[in-house]
Amino acid sequence: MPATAIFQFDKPTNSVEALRRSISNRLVYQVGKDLHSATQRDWLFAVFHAVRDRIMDGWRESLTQAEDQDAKRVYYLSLEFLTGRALTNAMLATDIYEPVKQACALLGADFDALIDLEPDAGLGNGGLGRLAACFLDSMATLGLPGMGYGIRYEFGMFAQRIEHGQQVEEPDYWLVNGYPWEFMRPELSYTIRYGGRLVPQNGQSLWLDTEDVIATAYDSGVPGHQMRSVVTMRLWSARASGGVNLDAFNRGDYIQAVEAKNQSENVSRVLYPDDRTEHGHELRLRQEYFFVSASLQDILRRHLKNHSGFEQLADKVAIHLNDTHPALAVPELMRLLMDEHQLDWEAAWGLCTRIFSYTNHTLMEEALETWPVELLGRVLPRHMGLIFDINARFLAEVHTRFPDDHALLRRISLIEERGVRRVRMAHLSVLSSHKVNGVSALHSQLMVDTIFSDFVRMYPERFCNKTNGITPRRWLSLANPSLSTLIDSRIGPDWRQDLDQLAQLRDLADEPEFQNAFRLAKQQNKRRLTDLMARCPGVIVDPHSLFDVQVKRMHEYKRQLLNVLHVITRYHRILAQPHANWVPRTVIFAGKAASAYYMAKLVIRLINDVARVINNDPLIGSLLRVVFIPNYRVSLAEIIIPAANLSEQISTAGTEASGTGNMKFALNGALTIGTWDGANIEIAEKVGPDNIFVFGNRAEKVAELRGYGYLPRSYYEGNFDLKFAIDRLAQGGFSPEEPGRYRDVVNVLLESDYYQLLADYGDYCACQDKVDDLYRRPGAWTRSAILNVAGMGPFSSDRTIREYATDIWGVAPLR
Ligand code: T68
Repeated sequence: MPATAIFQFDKPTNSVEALRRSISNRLVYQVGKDLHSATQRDWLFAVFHAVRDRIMDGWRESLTQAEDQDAKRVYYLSLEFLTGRALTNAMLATDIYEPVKQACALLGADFDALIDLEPDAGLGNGGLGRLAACFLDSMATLGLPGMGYGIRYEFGMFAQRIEHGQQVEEPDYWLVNGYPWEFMRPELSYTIRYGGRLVPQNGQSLWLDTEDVIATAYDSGVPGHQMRSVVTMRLWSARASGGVNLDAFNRGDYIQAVEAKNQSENVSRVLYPDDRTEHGHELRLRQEYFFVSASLQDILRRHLKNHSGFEQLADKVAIHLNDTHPALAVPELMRLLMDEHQLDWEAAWGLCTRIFSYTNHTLMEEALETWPVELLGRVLPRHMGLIFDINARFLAEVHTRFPDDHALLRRISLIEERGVRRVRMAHLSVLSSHKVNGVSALHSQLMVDTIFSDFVRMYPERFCNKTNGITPRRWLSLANPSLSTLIDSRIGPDWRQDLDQLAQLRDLADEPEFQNAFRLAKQQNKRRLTDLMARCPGVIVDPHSLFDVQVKRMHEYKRQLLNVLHVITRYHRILAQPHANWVPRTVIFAGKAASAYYMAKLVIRLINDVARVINNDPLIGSLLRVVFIPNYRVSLAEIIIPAANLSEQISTAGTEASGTGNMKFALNGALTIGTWDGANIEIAEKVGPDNIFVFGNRAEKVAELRGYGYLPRSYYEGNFDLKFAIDRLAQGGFSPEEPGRYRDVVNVLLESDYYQLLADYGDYCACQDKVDDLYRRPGAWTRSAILNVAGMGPFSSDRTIREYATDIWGVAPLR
C-alpha cells in the first residue's frame, strides 16, 4: 500500500460539538489536565490548540500550492512584528468564534476571561512593527505566496507601570508559560558566524575562526480572512553552537562553562525598545545580522530544493527590507552567492538589485541607521569588505556620470567620512534595491526631495509611494463588534475583504435610524473603555463626555505636549467661566517612552500631574477629565480606539511619515484633529474636508520658519492663554510639591521649540473650539463620523499589499 494511503488523519470540523471534543481532548492529551484540575490558562491553551488545528489544513495547502506552482514568493524581512494576540483573530478568520464560545460554555470554561489571559506578542515598538503584522494578514487574505522573517525575542516591548506619575519599565517575559500558537522547527537551524578573520585564497576570501551561533526557526501561521490562505511568520531564536565549554566544565567551573552559551543566546533575548535613536550597540548589529543571515540561508535552501542553480533566483524570490534594519541582507546575499556558491561579482550583484526592495519609514536624521566602520569590520569583517567593494564600484559609476561633482561623491557615498567613519545603511539599501518607497504621498515626496535627492538623479525610476494601510479584520471586525454588526446589517459582511464597500454607508449618513444605531454602537464602546479606566488607572469618567484620544509612542515630534497645553488652557477657561456652555471632555493618553528618552518621560509625568490636579478640582466637576492609561499595546488599542470620538494626530507637519493610528480611529468613526502631515492628508481627501479638523502650519512653512530663525518667545508673548498656561507650568501649578519639576519643559518650549508647538498652539485651540461646536450638534457630528468610516476603503492594508505585489514584488496570488 502506498504511504499516502496509510497516512490518514481526522480533519477537524467546526461544529460546536466537534469543538467541544477537540478542546476536551487537547486539555487532557496536550495540556495534561482535566475538567477538575484545569486552570484558566490550561483552558486557554486547550482552546489555542483546538483552534490551531483548524488552520493546519489551510496552512499546508498554501505551502503546497506555492511549491506546486513554483510561484514567485515575497519574503518580508522585519526586525519587528507587532502581532498582538493571535487567538480571537484566528477564530474570526476561520469563522469559529461563536462555536468556540458555545463549546466553552458547555465545558464550563469562562470564554471572555481565558481570551483575556493571552499575552500580547509585543515584538515591535510601534507603527513599523504593527505595519508588518497588518501586511502578513493582508498577504494571507489575498493569497499571496510569501513569508515574514524576524526574531523570536524572548522579551518583547517592556511593560509600562506608572508609579507616582512616572513611567517604570518592567520586562515583558511573554514566553514564560510557553506559546501554544507556534511550532518549533529544530530541523531548520542555521549557523550564524561573527568575528573571526579573513584569509585570501585564490582570489577568494576565506572567513575563518568565527564565533558561531545557531538560529532555529519557530513558525506561526497567520490565517487570512476566511482562510483564503495562511502565511508563515518564521521567527529565529538563538542557541549556542557549542553547548557548554567542555574545558571549563572539566576544570569544574560549571558557571564559566555555561557563560559563553548564555552570551551567544543573548542575540534573540530582547527587543530594542527605542524606536529612533538607539544606534551603535554591538548587540543590535548582531541581531540584525542574525536574522538576516538565517533568513537568507533559508531562502536559498528553499530555492535549491526545486532549482538547480540561481539563474532564476530573481524570478522566484523578492526580498523586502522593512526599513534599513535588515539591510545587511545585501552583503550577506553577495557573500552567500560568491563565497558559498561561486557566482562572480556581476552575477551576484545583478541578482541583488533585482531581488531587493526597501521601505523608508522616517526622514529624521537621528533615526537613519549608520554603523561605525570599526564595529562592522570587527563583527562582520567579510561584510565590511563587501560593502567597501560595492561602494568603490558605485562611486566609480557616479564619477563617470558626474565627473565634476566632487561634493556629490562625498554626499552619496555609502561611507560617511566626517568624524568616525560610518556605513550609511539607507544608502546601501537604496543602491541595492530596484524599488524604494515611502509610506504616504507627502513622505514619499519629501523623501525624494531631501534625504535621497542625490540618488534620484542617478536612479529616478526606483522611487515610489505606497501609502500605508491597516487590516480591517483586526481593526474593525475584531476590535469593534458593535459597529461591525451594524455595518453587516446594512451592507452585508463582505467589507472585511473589500473595504471599499464601506462607501455604501455614505447613503446612510443622514438617515436618523442609522445615526441612532451608530451612536449606540459608539456608546457601547465608550462604556467598555469607561469600565477599563475605572479599573486602571482608577479614574471615573462620564461616558457621555467627548472622548478625546491620543495614543501612540511618546515622542517630541508627535507633540503630546501640545495636547497638554490645550488641556491646561481649557482648564483655566473653565475655571474662569464655569457656567459657560462647555462640552464635557475626557482627554485620554497612552503610550510608552523609550527608557532613556528624558523629555518623553517628563511629558508622561506632566500628563499624570495635570490629570491629578484637574481630576481632583471640585470646581471642574465632570467638565474635564484627563486619563493616562498605562501599558499601551495592541490589545489595549483594540479597546481604546473604538471608543474614541476625537483622534489626535498632531505631529509637526513633515515629521510623521504616515501614521497608521490615524486610519484605525477614522475607521472606527472618530473624527480627526490633525496637522497636514503624513497620511492625514490622504484621509482628509477621502473623507472630505468638512469631516476632519485640520490646523497648523504646513511642511513648507515649518521648514521656512526653521530656515529663517524660529522665535518661540514671540508666540508666547503674543498669546495670553499660551503665556498663562506656560507660566502656570513654570510656577509649579501642577507640581506644587516640586515647583521646578517642569523647568526643562518650559525651557525647551521657550528657547528652542524644535517641533514648533508654540507656532501651532493658537490654531490648535481654535480648532478644538470647532470640535466642541460640532459635538454640540449630535446629528451633524454623527453624520461626519459615518462619512469617516465610509471613506476609509483605500486605507485597507489589502490595497497597500496589492500595490506592493504588482508594482514592487511582481508576485501574484496563488491559484
Ligand atoms: C513609523 N516608524 C513612522 N519606527 O513613524 C510612522 N524605528 O509614521 C509610520 O506610519 C510607521 O512607521 C509605518 O510606516 C516607526 O514605527 C520604528 O518603530 C522604529 C523601530 C526601530 C528603529 C527605528
